[in-house]
Amino acid sequence: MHPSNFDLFADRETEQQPRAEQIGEQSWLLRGFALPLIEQLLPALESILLAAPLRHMMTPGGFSMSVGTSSCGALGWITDRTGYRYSSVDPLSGSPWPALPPVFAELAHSAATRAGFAGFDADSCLINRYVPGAKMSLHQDKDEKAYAAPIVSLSLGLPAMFLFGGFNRSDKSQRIALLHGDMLIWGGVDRLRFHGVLPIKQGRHPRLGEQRINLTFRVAG
Ligand code: MD3
Ligand code: FE
Repeated sequence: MHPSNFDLFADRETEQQPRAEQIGEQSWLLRGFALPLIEQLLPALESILLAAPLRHMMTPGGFSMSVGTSSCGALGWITDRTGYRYSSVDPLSGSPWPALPPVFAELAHSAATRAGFAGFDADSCLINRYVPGAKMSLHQDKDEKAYAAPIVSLSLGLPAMFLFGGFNRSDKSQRIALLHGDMLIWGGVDRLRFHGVLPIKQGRHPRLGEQRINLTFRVAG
């Protein structure tokens, strides 16, 4: 990796910011970064899910996803028998997705800035809900119109073992535990790396209960 980047956030003592852990050339893990905002984030998430409930989408191959999904923002990621794409309309309601709450936009922007990606302005937030046993197989995120912007993710609730792979499906993956409040940012040369999530283990999170919810903030359009 790049030892020259090691001191990028050496000023954290004066800024009182959490540690940034470099996991790839242009990928960063910010442990607990969202915790100061958590009591604003959770009610915003709850009202989004009232308007656009989680649902198990069908893959083009005809399998129902083990993860429940929804979205907010101008564009939402969907899948059905015809393929994967972004849509401005929630197919369940026929209406636009709920707006991206300002607290979501601010969190994603500040996490991206912290990872060296200035000016991040998400137009899409994909919400993935995992119950114990749910997983996400290795894949690349390629449905966005351009790959110049990073993707920013927030983990909530039960822990997950995240797989951070290479540029070929068969490349060896590193395993990273993602905990409540952690954020991951990856872009640039790492944007098209394969990644996935191992089946979530049984458990009960004090705030979220028996589930993990992951938000990914994207520039999709
Ligand atoms: C690294 N979600 O929604 S987030 C997805 O935890 C997705 O729900 C996972 O993969 C989840 O597409 C992982 C972290 C993540 C997302 C996309 C990446 C890491 C990534 C794309 C490239 C490299
Ligand atoms: Fe992904």
